[in-house]
Amino acid sequence: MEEVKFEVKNMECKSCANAIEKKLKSMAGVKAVDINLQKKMISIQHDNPNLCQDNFTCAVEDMGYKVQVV
Ligand SMILES: [Cu+2]
Repeated sequence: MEEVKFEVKNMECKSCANAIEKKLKSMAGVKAVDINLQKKMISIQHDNPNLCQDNFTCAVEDMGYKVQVV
């Protein structure tokens, strides 16, 4: 299992978090998505060897969010 973590700068509310969670969970091989709205941190567990951090950050950026890799 791989873990990917990054910060989403402008994730401000529960509905942002829900939309991002839904998007990430729709990606192949994603097992769990943990979102900390206070810290604006996202943690993803996946077992898809074809996905790297960029695939996840790009998916979130495509939704209009600003991602910061920490
Ligand atoms: Cu929001």
